[in-house]
This record gives sequence, structure tokens and C-alpha cells, in this order.
Amino acid sequence: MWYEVCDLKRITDLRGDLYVSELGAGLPFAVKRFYILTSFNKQARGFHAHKALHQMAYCLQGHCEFHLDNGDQREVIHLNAYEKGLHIKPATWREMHNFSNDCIILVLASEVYDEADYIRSYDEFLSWVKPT
Ligand code: T46
Repeated sequence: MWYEVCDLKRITDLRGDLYVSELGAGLPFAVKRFYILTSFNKQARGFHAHKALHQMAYCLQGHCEFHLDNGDQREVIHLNAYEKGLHIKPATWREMHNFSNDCIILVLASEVYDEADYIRSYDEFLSWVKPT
């Protein structure tokens, strides 16, 4: 699958719930960076692809939509539960839309920040994933 939705494991006891994911069990890559997106002002974000980066996005609060495109197929994934992580793989165009006012998104990344890994033009993305 060119993207995946991965469930966190829930461990419940009398004190409440603990959700966990670890390398090889729900977390498909070692994490070198994380960032948080919040305080949205109705403007969509993203509009780029990555050449090599893997990311897991968790909507910790509220809801939002990830629009993913691999050059052949488009999918809209509704993230509205913090126990669901969206694995966005390399060579995937992503856009984020329709954030709720209270939305908080946590993103885990496989690499440190590198602007050279971004493809920020959709035409360039199509030429990169589907060379003629
Ligand atoms: C992605 C989606 C889901 C940094 O300096 N370090 C960082 O680690 C990141 C993520 C961003 N930045 C800078 C680069 C820009 O000047 O922060 C500014 C905003 O970044 P950007 O316009 O890329 O933000 P989004 O929300 O469009 O995209 C972000 C990630 O950049 C991207 O990798 O997949 O979230």
C-alpha cells in the first residue's frame, strides 16, 4: 500500500489508557525529528512531496483531512482519532485541509529537516514519479 493507517496499541488499567507504538510494532521507521502543527487559520497546508522522508501523522485533538496523491491515485484520509497514525511514504504528494479549530497534529519524521528533500511543484512531482 502506498500509504498506511497504523493503530497505536492500547494498554488499559485502572489508571486509564496508555497508547504505544514502537519500532517494528506500529512504527515503521526510527524517528529523528518531530513537529506539531496547530493554531490553524482555515488555510490548507502541505502541497509538496518528499523524495526520501517517511512520516507518521497523528491527530491528537480535533480532526483534519490529509489528501494524498501518488501520481496515479488520490485518497482523502480523515484523521479524527489520536490512536490512528497515518504513514506518509516518500513520493507522495500531500495536502492538509479542513482543520477543526482545536486541531493538533503531531508528525514523526524519519530524517532531520532538509529542504532539498521537498518537491514543492506538482508538475515537478509528476515528472519525478512518472518519468517519460
Ligand atoms: C509535511 C507536512 C505534513 C523547519 O524549519 N523545520 C521543520 O522540521 C519543518 C517541518 C518546517 N520547517 C520550516 C520550513 C518552513 O519555513 O517551517 C516552515 C513551514 O513549513 P512547511 O511550509 O513545509 O509546512 P507544511 O505544514 O506545509 O508541511 C509540513 C512539513 O514541512 C512537511 O514535511 O509533510 O507538514
